[in-house]
Amino acid sequence: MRLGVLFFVLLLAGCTASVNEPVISSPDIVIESFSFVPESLNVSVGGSVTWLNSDGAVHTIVADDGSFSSGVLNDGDSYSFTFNSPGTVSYHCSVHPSMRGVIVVD
Ligand SMILES: [Cu+2]
Repeated sequence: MRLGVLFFVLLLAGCTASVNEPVISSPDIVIESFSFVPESLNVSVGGSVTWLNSDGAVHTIVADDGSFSSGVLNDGDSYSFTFNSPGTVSYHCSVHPSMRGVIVVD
């Protein structure tokens, strides 16, 4: 009985501790199963987009026009880019060129 209470207190302490950890903003695009989800995303001018690699493989995020490049992202790594001019930006993964996505900035 006493042990059960102790476990309960430890559980509560664990929950409280996790609340105090820095908040990671939720990603706009998740990389999973060798694809960008969603594949197409609209963002306002000046808006930023965060990608999270949630795949068991290494990926990159590279704009077709060379305007941004994430470098190598391991599982759990994220990358953000701010889009300051309107237009449609296609991007791909340089490791897996068949992985493609589009950001529409307007
Ligand atoms: Cu890839």
